[in-house]
Amino acid sequence: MSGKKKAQPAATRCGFVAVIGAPNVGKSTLVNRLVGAKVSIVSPKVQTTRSRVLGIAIRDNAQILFIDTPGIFAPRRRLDRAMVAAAWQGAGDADLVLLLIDASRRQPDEETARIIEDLKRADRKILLALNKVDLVKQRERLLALAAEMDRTGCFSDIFMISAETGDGVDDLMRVLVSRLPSGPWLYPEDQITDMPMRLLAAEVTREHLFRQLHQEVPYALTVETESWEDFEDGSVKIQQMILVEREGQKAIVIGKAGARVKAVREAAQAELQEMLERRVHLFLAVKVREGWSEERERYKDLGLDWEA
Ligand SMILES: Nc1nc2c(ncn2[C@@H]2O[C@H](COP(=O)(O)OP(=O)(O)OP(=O)(O)O)[C@@H](O)[C@H]2O)c(=O)[nH]1
Ligand SMILES: [Mg+2]
Repeated sequence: MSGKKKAQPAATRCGFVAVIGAPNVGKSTLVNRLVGAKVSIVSPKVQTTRSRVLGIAIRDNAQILFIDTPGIFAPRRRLDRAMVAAAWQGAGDADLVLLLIDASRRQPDEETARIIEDLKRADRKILLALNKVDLVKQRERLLALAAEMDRTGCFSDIFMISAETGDGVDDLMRVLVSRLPSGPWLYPEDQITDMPMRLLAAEVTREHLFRQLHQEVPYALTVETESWEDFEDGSVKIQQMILVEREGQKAIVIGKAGARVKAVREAAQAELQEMLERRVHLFLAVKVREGWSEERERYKDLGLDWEA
């Protein structure tokens, strides 16, 4: 889990950079790339990230504390409300705010328009990155989008990047570093996130559930690590519970003759093994817990505000 150890230089910078935007624009992909390791789960579906995730990067004399946030959208359920509140709170607490837009979308998305309206009211200059430029064939379309965004008057800088390929990301990083306040590093040099391993392990399983399940099912479930046992031979036994809301969803998660949960278990176990650099024995159980998304306890673990 730990990166290479770097000695802290004499004159240091340190600060929080919140990455905000509509769902699915590539916020988590970007944070992982900037950190150089996976700290936040990614999927092709909207609303993958559910809570604030801290990703820590070091560049020259600076320690940059990236806050990956849930996508901002019109919330309906309690969980949605808490996710959106966490995103705005992430922005409020940060030294710098970076708004990400999916430049490959043909239609201007309503969510981004609403976010920009809210930013205007907040009267705060923020940085903008047009992401997924690898998917945009016509340069003119990008330039037109950049000009349109510039006219809003909300942005101090506009970048064109691909979080996926890394295109333009170095430039962005350089500017972020130059805008950070001076100050001592807040985390040890080799730390890349503040997320407890049990929670990160649950997120890895949730990512594979998101990738392998469709329609409402990914949104109706949550994953919790119930036990974590280290063995002398270096291996670890991790037991997790997948909570769903209804019997029908449980049947879908389990799949025919247990095929779905088996595939998820294998994928998550392989990924955990790589992250932890040790043998992992992952055990998954699926349980119906009607109304888990209304339970206060579930929110505390995720650092979400139940009353948001
Ligand atoms: N082609 C391309 N795909 C990208 C890029 N950045 C992200 N993606 C893909 O876009 C999808 C969403 O990425 P995420 O990083 O999960 O997006 P997010 O903004 O964190 O989404 P939420 O957490 O749901 O708000 C995934 O399938 C990514 O692989 C990019 O620069 N180019
Ligand atoms: Mg995300």
